[in-house]
Amino acid sequence: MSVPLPTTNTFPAGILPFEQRKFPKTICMFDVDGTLSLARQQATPEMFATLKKLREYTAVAFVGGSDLSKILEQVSSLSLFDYGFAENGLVGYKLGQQLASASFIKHVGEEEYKKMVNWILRYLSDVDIPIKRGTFIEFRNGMINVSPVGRNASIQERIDFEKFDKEHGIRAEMVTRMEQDFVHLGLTFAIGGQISFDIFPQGWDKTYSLRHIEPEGFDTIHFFGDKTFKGGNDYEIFSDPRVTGHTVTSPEDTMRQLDELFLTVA
Ligand code: M1P
Repeated sequence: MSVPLPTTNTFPAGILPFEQRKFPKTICMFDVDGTLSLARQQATPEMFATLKKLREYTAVAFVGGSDLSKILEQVSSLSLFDYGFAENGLVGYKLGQQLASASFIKHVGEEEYKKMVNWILRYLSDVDIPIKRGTFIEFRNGMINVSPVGRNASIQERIDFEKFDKEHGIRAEMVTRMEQDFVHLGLTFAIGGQISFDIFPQGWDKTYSLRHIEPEGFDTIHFFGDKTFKGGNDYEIFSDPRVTGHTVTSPEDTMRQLDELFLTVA
């Protein structure tokens, strides 16, 4: 699908236009959970200060798998970023203005989607895990998100499920089964967070966000993420030939690497 040129180049008061930044042709893109903040938690004041400073050096973007409302709970506001990409970039903003998006349901079709929902609900009714909460399927613009424990799990329940899942491979097994049964739909199943996995058409991974920044002509694109291993939801963009990828181990590590790369050297 083609994405039109961004509609705006109006920088808010106090924000330098790209050409006046120290590295005018460079953009830094950040995964959210585990990179800018802990999973589903708010980024720290130190992180916000680091991003504010970085914006004097490069263009700055987030590219998360979650939907926009959840990401904004973590990063506070779109205004801290030049670009904001939710759902891998299927929902995108430049300088606060929305860019073109693509729709999962239009791509897959109502009939196939209904079969998939029925399959998931049947499968989950047979899965035996210590607790179940609510919202097992979240329908989003560019993907669906499936959680065996349910998206209403509390922070502690998330941590407990993640540990249980590491031992019992609940998500991995479900993904393997779905890959077999829905092979005809050409979908990707990505385990990106603690309690769920995302399902989206092949190619609608985080590299999708790159088409939004293409018109700007950046010559250096840095990406920072914690799930950069094969199968992680940062893998495709991290290993894309257009991108210089950086693996981080925590938000603190992100800030340390930014200091080394930009903030203490230039
Ligand atoms: O880190 C990205 C993931 O964050 C959430 O995952 P979970 O709720 O399992 O921790 C989800 O929003 C998921 O879509 C996203 O990829």
